[in-house]
Amino acid sequence: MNRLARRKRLEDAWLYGIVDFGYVAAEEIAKITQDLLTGGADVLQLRAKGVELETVAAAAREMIPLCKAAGVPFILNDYPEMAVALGADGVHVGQEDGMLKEVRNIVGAEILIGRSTHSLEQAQAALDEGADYIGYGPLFPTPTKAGRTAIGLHGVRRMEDQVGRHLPAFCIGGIRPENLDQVIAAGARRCVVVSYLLTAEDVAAAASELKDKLR
Ligand code: TZP
Ligand code: MG
Repeated sequence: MNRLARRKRLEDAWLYGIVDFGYVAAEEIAKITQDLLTGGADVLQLRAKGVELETVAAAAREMIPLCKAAGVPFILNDYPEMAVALGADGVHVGQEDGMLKEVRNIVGAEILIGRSTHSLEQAQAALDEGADYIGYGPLFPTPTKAGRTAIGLHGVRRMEDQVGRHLPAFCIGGIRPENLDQVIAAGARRCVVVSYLLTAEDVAAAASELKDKLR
């Protein structure tokens, strides 16, 4: 798939799930991936902080065919070279991961690049630098990034109006069914949900519930 087709998938995406090694053991990767896909996740990322490269690659190799079969873009957090080598649809980088031009040089023209942003200024900068999508948050305090200052809901609509009209913007951080209405009312259209989904008793049902609300 080329970048245009991949971007189209993102434009049609509401719920972005992350398979995070902070919550998921290596043996559970395939099962959780499939459950998220069954529940309707529109994009999936592998996030494996502090994990051996071999283990990251093995997890990606399990996820990629499942995502492909579901027609869902697979995004690798960090490791642009590995994203290319394994045939990922995209790579996700943070504020500390350098300029997107450098990342683009590594991944070439067809792989999506996503950037984490924590303010309107960072969101605008990611758009200007050529990001294919952004994450925007954390909206609420989150166990997944403990100690991070929550940026709250007040800037969401402005970010959507200014940046989200040009590229898909996924709100992130502490989002769960209890606050999703509030998040949507604040102007959010698309969300990333990590801990709520990965700790749910029925991951597929939990994803499906969130997806229905977003859609
Ligand atoms: N980036 C900003 S907040 C966050 C990341 C990776 C964690 C989101 O996880 P959760 O568990 O849905 O709050
Ligand atoms: Mg990073």
